[in-house]
Amino acid sequence: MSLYEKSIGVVGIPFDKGQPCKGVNLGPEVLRRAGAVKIIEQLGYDVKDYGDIRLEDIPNDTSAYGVKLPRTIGADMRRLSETVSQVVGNGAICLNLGGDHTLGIGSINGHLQVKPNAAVIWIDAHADLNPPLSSPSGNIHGMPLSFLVREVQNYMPKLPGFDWVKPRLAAQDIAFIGIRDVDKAEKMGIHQVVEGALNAVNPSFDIDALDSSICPSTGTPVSGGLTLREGMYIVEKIFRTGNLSVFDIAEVNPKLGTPEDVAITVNSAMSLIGAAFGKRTVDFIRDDYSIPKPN
Ligand SMILES: [Mn+2]
Repeated sequence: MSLYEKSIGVVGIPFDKGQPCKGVNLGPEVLRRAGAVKIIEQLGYDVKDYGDIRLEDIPNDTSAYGVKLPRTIGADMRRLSETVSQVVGNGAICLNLGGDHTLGIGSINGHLQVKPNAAVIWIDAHADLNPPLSSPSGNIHGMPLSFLVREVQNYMPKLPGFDWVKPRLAAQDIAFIGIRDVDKAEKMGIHQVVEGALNAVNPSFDIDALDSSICPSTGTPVSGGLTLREGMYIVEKIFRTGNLSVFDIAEVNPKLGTPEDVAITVNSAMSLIGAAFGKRTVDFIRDDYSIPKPN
């Protein structure tokens, strides 16, 4: 079955509690307004928009192990996990519009619950693998993978609100792309990483994997990142495996920077969403540019 015959469930996660910058909760709204749903409908998919997940506000939610609002965040991610399980369980591809990258906890847990062999491709300037006790900031958007990766569990405290998360992901089933100061993954090259993932694939794309010049409106921009072309190439390669199962786009913050910065960042995010679902913007790569010989 062609991927285009699949249906897509769109889920908004207006979530900002994993980091200190206000405005990232507006990510789903700004991406929808820019046409995130329309762009995939125009590709011919049957799209169902599940709306935004309902977020909790648990009173007296005191910090634990340096993590702020653990019970609230745990409840929010649990709801996202259940929604992603429902979408994938119905046979659809799930498109998650964040929100800060904490959403990886709910997205990947829910995905792996239905497809235990799914591989994760973490596309990010940061590894987001800090266990709570080794995080200097206590911002949980730098920790999502620590909840999910089996090999890290000896370092994980029992955080209130997170007893439902199961570390279902083996370290060998995750690939990192775009991380600036860990160069092993970059040395692997994107070909190998993407083609190695044979089952369901879950690209979790933090917009800050891109160079800060093309995603200025994000909480922790880093220079020296992927070009837009490289970012699109990665998600196109994943699309062409035919195994795209869940796609996360995170950390677009329309409250940061000038209106032009926001427009540049949203444009980058939209380009990635389109490419991830098969919008053929790079067909020219396969065109023959050799110069015809004169007769
Ligand atoms: Mn991230």
